[in-house]
Amino acid sequence: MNFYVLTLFPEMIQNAVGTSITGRAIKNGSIRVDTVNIRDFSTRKTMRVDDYPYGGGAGMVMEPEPVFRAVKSVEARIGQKPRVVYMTPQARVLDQTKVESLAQEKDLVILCGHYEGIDERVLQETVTDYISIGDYVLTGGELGALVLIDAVSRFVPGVLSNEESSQFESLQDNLLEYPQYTRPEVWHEQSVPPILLSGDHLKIEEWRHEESLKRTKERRPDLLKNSYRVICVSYGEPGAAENGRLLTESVSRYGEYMDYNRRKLQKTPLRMKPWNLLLLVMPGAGGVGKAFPAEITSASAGVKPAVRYDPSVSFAERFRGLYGSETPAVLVGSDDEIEEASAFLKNRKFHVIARISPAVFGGDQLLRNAALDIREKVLHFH
Ligand code: 4GX
Repeated sequence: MNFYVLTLFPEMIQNAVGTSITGRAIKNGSIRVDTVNIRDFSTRKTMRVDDYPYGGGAGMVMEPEPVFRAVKSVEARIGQKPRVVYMTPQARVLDQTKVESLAQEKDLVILCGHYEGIDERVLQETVTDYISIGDYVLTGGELGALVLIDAVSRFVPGVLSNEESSQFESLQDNLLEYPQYTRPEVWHEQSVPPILLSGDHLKIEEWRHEESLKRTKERRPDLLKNSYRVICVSYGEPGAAENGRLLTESVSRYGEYMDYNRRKLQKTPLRMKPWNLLLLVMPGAGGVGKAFPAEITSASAGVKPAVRYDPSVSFAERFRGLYGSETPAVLVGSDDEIEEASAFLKNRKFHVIARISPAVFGGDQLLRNAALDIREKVLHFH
């Protein structure tokens, strides 16, 4: 991925990105960070790029023309119109979903303002995204640009090693990370929680989810309103369940799985909450791309063995116990299946926020984009 930082202080950017993980990523070619000095595009012999604000008031404003030319110089270089981000406190605060969405770009221009900001007209003409890194005032956009580059780079292939991988990062679920422990087992009379020594990975995962929820309630209750529990409901051949798992895992670390091939589940009322997300995976979702035989499905799921699919059970019969309460739902399956499910779920107080074609199971990139799309839609819905 290529970052182009438009700034009056290019050395501030280059010094910082040359260090640590971004430095390694530049060296191995995963990312490039080019700086463009806005001063090089000054229209005056003094090389100044600022002027007094119309209407009076304190400080100076950056002129539109040098900024415009700096943006155009990048467009000319890459031969297309990239997204242009302006760092400003007058914007929504950056979050992990936005970071991940920006990481999908090939080129990203980041515009850093100084003084009292930049002439509004050039912003209107060139900026596609306004981003703040927090509700405080910096002396310029550079530290914001560095924060953005650092966070976005973590999602660029080749930047993190497998060990450092960001696939399961807590903020993906709008939850804080659970507490971590390393040796020694007892330190200052405090033991490591025994469950972490048990070797029972399902139990450990459950414990970590609980700790994450507890910690978020205590320290960042504001995050919980954007947090939801993904419940993956699937039926059909084992490939459908397996694909459901793949999609669920890319949406949330802590998904719950329900196999509606089971008669018992069909009979049990399931009342979903507004903070649940129903991911309904139907038979048409299997058999494309990665579909695994039954033995692998049950083993990797770490739960009871798969139950045979009975296609003679009607949709309404299968889901007679399923109720929402303004619950968002994502449907995966063939067009016909999605059509039928959609009508049914609307009557059961679900809101269909996305319809996913089985083609997304054709590759990692497609799957990640679908997951990102779902997470953005859920945030919007809430
Ligand atoms: N998150 N700054 C932008 C120039 C400015 C002044 C007034 C608009 C209006 C910041 C932040 C930030 C300082 C960058 C002021 N722009 N950037 N600069 N918070 O504080 O991103």
